[in-house]
Amino acid sequence: MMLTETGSDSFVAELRAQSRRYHDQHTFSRRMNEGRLSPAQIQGWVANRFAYQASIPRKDAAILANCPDREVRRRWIRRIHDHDGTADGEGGIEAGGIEAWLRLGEAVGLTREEVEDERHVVPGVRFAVDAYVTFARSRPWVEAVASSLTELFAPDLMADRLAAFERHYPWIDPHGLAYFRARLTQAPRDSEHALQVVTERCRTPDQRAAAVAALTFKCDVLWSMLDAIDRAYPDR
Ligand code: AHQ
Repeated sequence: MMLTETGSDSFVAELRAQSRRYHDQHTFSRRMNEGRLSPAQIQGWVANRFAYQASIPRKDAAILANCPDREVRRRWIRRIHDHDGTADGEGGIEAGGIEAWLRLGEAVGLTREEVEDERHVVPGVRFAVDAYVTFARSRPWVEAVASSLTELFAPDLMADRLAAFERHYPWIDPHGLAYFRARLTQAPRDSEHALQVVTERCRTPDQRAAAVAALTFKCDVLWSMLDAIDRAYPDR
């Protein structure tokens, strides 16, 4: 049964309703934005989130590999360039998100080496990140696209986080925050495309339920990462 346009509005509303499970509600995010985290907790978060950032290009490559639609691939591949960069040493943050995250690591007092070798990544983060990549490799590609729709909720989080870092963590070199500034424009661009793909391709109740389930799964990935980080770096 094909759903009508009104069905599409309720579908988008159901996707957006998943924001109640987004990790900006997690105690670690809340304490971060309230300025209550220690340097060790910030460093632990940056070092562990690198495992997630470094996995995004492989997750997106898995979607490309499963996607038969050239138009979708032509836009989706930009995500890999955003994260990996497109050439060594290419201007500053245009080098890509992963390079910018390494600079964030240096800005919070970590060495590039200890971030890149992932020595600080805790098992719960490793398993959540691996689950996300495996989901993209093994589920229908539209479901993997739907799982990226957490980025519908990211711009507000990024803006709040930027303001919080500038206000509460003056010991962090502000140049290291360029990653979050880049996401302020990349995330809405990416989520707009992902939402277009998901609403165009998910027309039946079962397809729409699977898309909502994919987004719920991804919210759990992000939430469990913060559970593991919060436990590994408790308030002292
Ligand atoms: O820095 C983030 C990023 O590059 C991505 C890619 C996207 C995806 O494909 O799932 N999701 C995502 C996210 C990033 N940052 C998170 C944060 O809180 O800093 C938010 C996260 C997301 O909302 O999925």
